[in-house]
Amino acid sequence: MVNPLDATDVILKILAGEVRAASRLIRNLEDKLPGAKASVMALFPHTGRARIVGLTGAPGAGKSTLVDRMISVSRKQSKTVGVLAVDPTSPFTGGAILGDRVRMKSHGEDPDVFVRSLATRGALGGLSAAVGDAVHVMDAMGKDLILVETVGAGQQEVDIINHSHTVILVLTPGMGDEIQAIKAGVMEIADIFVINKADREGAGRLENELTSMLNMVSEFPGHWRPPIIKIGNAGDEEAFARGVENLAGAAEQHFQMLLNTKLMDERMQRKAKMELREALHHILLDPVLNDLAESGEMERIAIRIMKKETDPHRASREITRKYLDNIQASLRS
Ligand SMILES: Nc1nc2c(ncn2[C@@H]2O[C@H](COP(=O)(O)OP(=O)(O)OP(=O)(O)O)[C@@H](O)[C@H]2O)c(=O)[nH]1
Ligand SMILES: [Mg+2]
Repeated sequence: MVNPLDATDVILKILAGEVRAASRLIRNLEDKLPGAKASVMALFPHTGRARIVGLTGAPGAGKSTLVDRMISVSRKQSKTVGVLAVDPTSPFTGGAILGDRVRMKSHGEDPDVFVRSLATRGALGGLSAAVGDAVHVMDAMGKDLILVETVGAGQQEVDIINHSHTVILVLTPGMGDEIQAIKAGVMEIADIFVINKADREGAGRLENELTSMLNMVSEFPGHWRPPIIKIGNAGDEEAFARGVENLAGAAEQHFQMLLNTKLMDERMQRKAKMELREALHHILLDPVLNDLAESGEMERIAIRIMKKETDPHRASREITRKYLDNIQASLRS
């Protein structure tokens, strides 16, 4: 059981922006340790100030390189930054592997830049919930800007990225899968398109394809037509810096648009609903599914269903009756 005095101490440290306390809480949340959620509950009233920007796109699209430069832009404006690098495909525990790949080394020494990685732990989901909580922790630390980087375009990634105010989809010419990624549902959630490595062949074609897709949309919420920002080779310092400035400017404009329309409320309500669903999952379903898996009961029931000795609905009812106690226990963590 967590000592309540310790818990208060942790909260105060995080509110004071202490990196070690925040790191430990984020790790505990990932590991689903008892007491971690209670700390988020205590921090929650101190959140809501940070601006949250999500970046998604195919592996190797250059997201981390962009994030690194976006950090530089913000630091020049004396803004503090939090970065969450999320890898939904990686089962590895610990951030070491991801950390190596995170190309934000130039800010390693800056105490006002806080970078963390999250990966899938265990068989069950909940990654998006861990992202939501980690964002709250960074927000409570007082970070002005929080950048969330995630790979891919599945439902889980959409959930992860929906923790943001502004969503940036990073595409590159000639990868062949851009349009597929868009079809998978990211098109709808992208507020800004980036054509990265735009000096490559095919950048023009990709831009045309995006433009004609956008041309088919009859009405954009808040009259926000997602801009297409072309960013040249990261090796060409000057051009790259200019591209990233444009991107940062577009993100700023998007945020202002949200504030000036009812879209901010809509978006924050959508986020709140998602977090509520995730929290309910954590309290109601996770304890049951964990226990069923660990006890081997899941397999036994599956075999019984297979043999027609029971059916999924009957089994679920029996399980629910039996597990109401476990759910009660999860309320205490
Ligand atoms: N030619 C070129 N290479 C780039 C550019 N930006 C990034 N790269 C390279 O592309 C590779 C991937 O860059 P990252 O920034 O790690 O890409 P990412 O999207 O974060 O990758 P994952 O996190 O693994 O999905 C690295 O080798 C970079 O050096 C660019 O503008 N032009
Ligand atoms: Mg990356």
